[in-house]
Amino acid sequence: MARILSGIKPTGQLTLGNYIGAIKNFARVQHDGEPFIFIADLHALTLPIDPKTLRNNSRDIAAYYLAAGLDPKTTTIFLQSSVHEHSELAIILQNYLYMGELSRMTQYKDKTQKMDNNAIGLGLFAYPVLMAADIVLYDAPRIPVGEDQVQHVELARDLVKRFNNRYGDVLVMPKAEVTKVGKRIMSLSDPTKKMSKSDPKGDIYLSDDLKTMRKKIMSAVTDLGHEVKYDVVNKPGISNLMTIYSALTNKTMEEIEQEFANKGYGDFKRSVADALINEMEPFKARYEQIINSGIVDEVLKEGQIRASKAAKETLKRVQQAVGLYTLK
Ligand code: ATP
Ligand code: LTN
Repeated sequence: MARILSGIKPTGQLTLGNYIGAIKNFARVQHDGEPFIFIADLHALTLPIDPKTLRNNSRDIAAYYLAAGLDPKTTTIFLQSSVHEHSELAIILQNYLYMGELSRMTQYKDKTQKMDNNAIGLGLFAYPVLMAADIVLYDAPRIPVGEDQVQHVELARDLVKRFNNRYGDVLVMPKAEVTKVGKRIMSLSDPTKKMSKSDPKGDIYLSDDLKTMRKKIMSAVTDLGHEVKYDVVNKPGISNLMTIYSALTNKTMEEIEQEFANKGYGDFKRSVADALINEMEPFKARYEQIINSGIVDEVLKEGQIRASKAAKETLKRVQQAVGLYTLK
């Protein structure tokens, strides 16, 4: 069974974009591979974050993973910082990624756009190095992510190629697996922008109550006209709502167009809201139960043990390959 690896950074409240683009997908693929799903807490430090918020967000993500149906018996769920091999491997791998390619990363350019050059942390710049370490540490060929993370996985692929050319067949080549429907959920207030947890406008948060979720869908920006038709260029708002509806109901775009052929935007939005509530009501109830129990810490502890075991082997292999003198 091929290994699967992915993570989410605990930088803020999770959005519907994280749910559809990442979490729901993790739950879907977990049974056809051996998944390692983690909380990228070290990555959350790459921009200023309040310690208490970071701690709470980290527990929260673990609880959401479980609420979405990740089975801790088969899926190793863990905190990145609890497996020290991530940091150790990143120190080695940073020598095989170059400043030029790191500075061309879209996420880096976006996040630093409004920052003073003197205040950009080295960790933000080196973000893809740590991410490459996360990836290769588990010998996982399959990396399920939303569209925005594909560029980072591609860079990890470049690194693996470079590394293996030099040292032989040491690292497993990873490949991004992008969620089929919902790889890029857009903001409800500006459907030309990605829904992102660090940009609160137009987001649906998993922590929103059901009434708020419904209200946000009903007041989502739509487009001229009144036809429910999938057309990203001319109808970005409706197309985004269709993507959300499709991801929640498994209906195709054609089926959705037919369903609402003689109806207006209002009816359509009501159906999207119903589908969302239908899924979120039991999901949020499970989350509440989990977050208020001791399960999260138990799962993370067990995850740490299993992940460490896998990570240790890879780190050793890399240390030996590059010529670090390793003791028995
Ligand atoms: P931040 O705003 O802090 O950069 P984010 O909301 O973009 O965070 P990440 O932690 O970077 O979230 O992403 C976690 C996972 O969710 C990744 O696999 C990412 O591709 C996916 N993801 C994030 N936003 C969306 C979105 N709008 N649509 C689909 N997938 C998404
Ligand atoms: N950068 C990712 C989180 C992340 C990740 C990873 C995803 C860190 N390391 C390794 C897949 C594989 C993000 O979602 N922003």
